Amino acid sequence: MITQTDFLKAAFFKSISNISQISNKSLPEVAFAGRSNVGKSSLLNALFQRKNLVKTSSTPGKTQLINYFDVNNKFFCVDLPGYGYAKISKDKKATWQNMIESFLTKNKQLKMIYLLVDSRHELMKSDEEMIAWMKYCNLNFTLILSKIDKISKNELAHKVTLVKSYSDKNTLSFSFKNMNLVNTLRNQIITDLKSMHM
Ligand SMILES: Nc1nc2c(ncn2[C@@H]2O[C@H](COP(=O)(O)OP(=O)(O)OP(=O)(O)O)[C@@H](O)[C@H]2O)c(=O)[nH]1
Ligand SMILES: [Mg+2]
Repeated sequence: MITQTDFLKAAFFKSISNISQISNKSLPEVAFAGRSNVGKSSLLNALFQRKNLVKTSSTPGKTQLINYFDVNNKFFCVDLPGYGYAKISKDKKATWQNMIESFLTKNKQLKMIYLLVDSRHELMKSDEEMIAWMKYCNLNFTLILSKIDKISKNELAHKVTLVKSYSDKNTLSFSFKNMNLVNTLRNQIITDLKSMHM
């Protein structure tokens, strides 16, 4: 059984740049995807209640490898490099995209993709493409509106409605400043892993 306190015992496991290096431990995995700078790495630090276990930055493009975090030997949280970052070469962008797409489609241990979208903006074209692609590939995903401490309650209500038009599934809201939301997300991950028979 996975509990809230397991998240507090998370540790860095490994970084990979190629699908052939995915974990051979038979633990379930959940992955965090989304545009550069949307707050994926910060969200993981909040889940783990650690300040700097996962490297974050105010400049986009911080996470460049697929980073595995071992959650008390029960499952892995995987931090993915962000997409939609303009300031990298076309070659590198294509390599990242390949790396992310093959990770998400070929990884049998992967139970859920949490796709973060910035609550301050409309969905970007790259977000829409990502959602369409995940649907096309029949992948399990959940949308998370990030950084909601930066918007008003009214704006949030509007964004929740907007995001619902892209996915009929439950949408989550998140801010690393709100412990209730951190707890809710932990519980959601626990429920998602349970419902995938793990
Ligand atoms: N106010 C606020 N700022 C946040 C929140 N989450 C992240 N940030 C800030 O947003 C910036 C980017 O956060 P990261 O967690 O590094 O974003 P990322 O999605 O991992 O970015 P890449 O690794 O480049 O893909 C940092 O300056 C964070 O402090 C949040 O919930 N609220
Ligand atoms: Mg990151």
